[in-house]
Parts: sequence; structure tokens; C-alpha cells
Amino acid sequence: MAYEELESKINQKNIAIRYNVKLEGPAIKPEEHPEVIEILPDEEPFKSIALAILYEKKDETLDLVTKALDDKVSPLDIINKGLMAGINAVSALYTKGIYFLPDLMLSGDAMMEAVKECEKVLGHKSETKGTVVSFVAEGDPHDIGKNLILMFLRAGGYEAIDLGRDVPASKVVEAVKKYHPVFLTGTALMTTTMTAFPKVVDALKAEGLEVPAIGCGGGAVRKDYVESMDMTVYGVEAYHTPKLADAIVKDHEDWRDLRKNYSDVVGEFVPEYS
Ligand code: B12
Repeated sequence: MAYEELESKINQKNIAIRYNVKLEGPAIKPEEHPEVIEILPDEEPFKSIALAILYEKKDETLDLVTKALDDKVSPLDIINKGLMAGINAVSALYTKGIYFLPDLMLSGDAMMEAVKECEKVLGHKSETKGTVVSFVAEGDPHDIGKNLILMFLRAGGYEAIDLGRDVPASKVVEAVKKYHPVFLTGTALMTTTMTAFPKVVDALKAEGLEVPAIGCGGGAVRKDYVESMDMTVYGVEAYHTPKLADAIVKDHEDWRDLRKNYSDVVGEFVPEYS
């Protein structure tokens, strides 16, 4: 009997039970996963942009983002509603063991390239309101959030010094001595690297240095953890950064004020601060 003929007579379920194989149901597309459905936007062009990130297609992401920018869609919306939704969907599938590290790398790379296109439109303001220093915690390679922060700061009229990723506390101290920043931002995405924040605070104190505030954020970080130290304020969205810096420069607010006034300063309801 030909295999095709035999296959149609086989009850797959019985074979699976015989070999103790768990039946998982039919294969579904990434965008059909219940958690991804919750994350993906319905509105275009954000939906297509998020899907291009989910499918790790750099060229398609770039084409869609360039077209959206040509159509005068706000770069902020492209980042927050499209690119971020895509990377959050990738993250959901990675957490479930459906996507793997190479998927994170490809989607992360597509997102970074697309952010560069948005940066071209947001541009750099010529006047400088002050200097801000940004770093990614020691041991942490995740720099997409930090790069967004740099972009928003430069577009908002700040000189933004990029210390890069995997930055030891000693380098942050050196930069504070050299640049006297009005604001310092730190990003950590791993539970193992967020402990860099208290190290930075202690290293600054040990040298008798102070900054008006250290904005600490990143996927792994929670507000109560950040508020367990001095000098820090929990940062929620990268685009909040220039508004926090403005409050420091214009209204002379410091970390204590920012913790109290965060929602007012960024001009929107922020659930973490309600
Ligand atoms: C892309 C990605 C990668 C890419 C990073 C590429 C790059 N250049 O950054 C690559 C492939 C390199 C990578 C590697 C790894 N990753 Co990874 N990665 C991710 C992923 C999917 C997205 C991260 C991201 O860019 N998010 C988007 C950016 C914009 O978010 P963000 O930085 O948090 O910033 C936002 C806010 O936090 C805020 N913000 C941040 N800082 C600040 C500061 C201020 C002042 C303000 C106002 C706001 C603010 O602004 C942004 C929003 O607007 C996350 C999943 C997740 N849920 O985060 C996992 C994730 C972070 N990775 C994880 C892991 C485990 C790893 C690896 C260790 C995997 C491995 N087994 O090897 C390696 C690291 C290896 C190493 N060298 O140590 C885990 C961390 C788990 C944990 N809790 O510790 C996560 C959470 C995935 C998971 N669910 O398990 N990863």
C-alpha cells in the first residue's frame, strides 16, 4: 500500500497516545497567539509595522516606517504604537518558549534600524538646554530603550552623552565628573543587572557627587525597587525623559519632586504613579 493511502487510514491521535506525545492542536501563526492578539494594534500602519517586527523582517519594517513617515504619521506614534507593540509581541512569544534568541536578535535589529529612520525626522534641536548622560547597566546588552532615550533627548534640545551598554558604576562616576549632567538615565532589562543602580548611587555618594535625579527604567525594573534608593526616579516611557529633564532645568525639580509630580511633569496619566 502506498504511504499516502496508508496515511489517510491512520488515526494520528492513537499514534500520539501510543508514543505518549502530547497533542498540541494545529500550528498557529505568531499573530494568532492569544497574548499576541492582545498586544497587536488594529489600526494601520501600526498593525503592519508591528507584524513586520514580529516576522523579523527588517527591510519590510524599514519600507513601512519610511512610508508612514512620508505620510506624516508621527514618529512617536510609529515607535510607541507600531515598533514597541511588535517587540512586546516578540517578547511574549519568547517568554512562552515559542520564539528563541535568534528571533529576539533579528526583531531587535529591525527595530533599531527603524528607530534610526524616526530619528532622522525627529532631528536634533540646535539650542542646548543642558547635558544628560545615559547608560545601560553593567552586564546588560539591551540598549534599544537607551537609544530611544538619546533620540528623544536630542530632539528635545538636550546634549545627550551616550555611555553605551554594560557600563560599570566607575564609568558613570567619571562621566558625572566630566559632564556635570542635569539628569542621568540608566536602563536595565534583566533582574541580574538592575542591581547596578544602587551601585551607581553608592559610587556617586562615595565621591561626594550628586545629580538632581537619576532616571532608572527598563523592562526588569519596578518603581518600588527604584524608590528604595536615594537620588533616583522610576522612568516609565523613553519619551518622558526630555520632560523630566525640562522639569529639572526649568522648575529646579529634583528626584524627590519628580517622584511626587511625575504624571504632571510628563503631562499624562501614568498608572505606575497613580
Ligand atoms: C530585544 C531583546 C534582546 C536583544 C537586545 C538587542 C539590543 N540591542 O538591545 C538580544 C538578542 C541581544 C537579547 C539578548 C538577551 N536577552 Co533579551 N530581550 C529582548 C526583548 C525581547 C526586548 C527588549 C527591548 O528592547 N524592549 C524595548 C525597549 C524599548 O524597552 P526598554 O529598554 O525596557 O525601555 C522602555 C522602558 O523601560 C523605558 N525606559 C527604559 N529606561 C528608561 C529610563 C528612563 C529615565 C525613562 C524615563 C524610561 C526608561 O523606555 C522604553 C519605553 O518607552 C526583551 C523582552 C522584554 N519584555 O523586555 C528580552 C529580555 C530583556 N531578554 C532577556 C534575556 C534573558 C536575554 C539573554 C540573557 C538571553 C540568553 N539566554 O542569552 C540575552 C542577554 C545575553 C547577555 N549578553 O547577557 C529577558 C530578561 C529576563 C530577566 N528578567 O532577567 C527578557 C525580559 C526576555 C524574557 N521575557 O525572558 N535580548
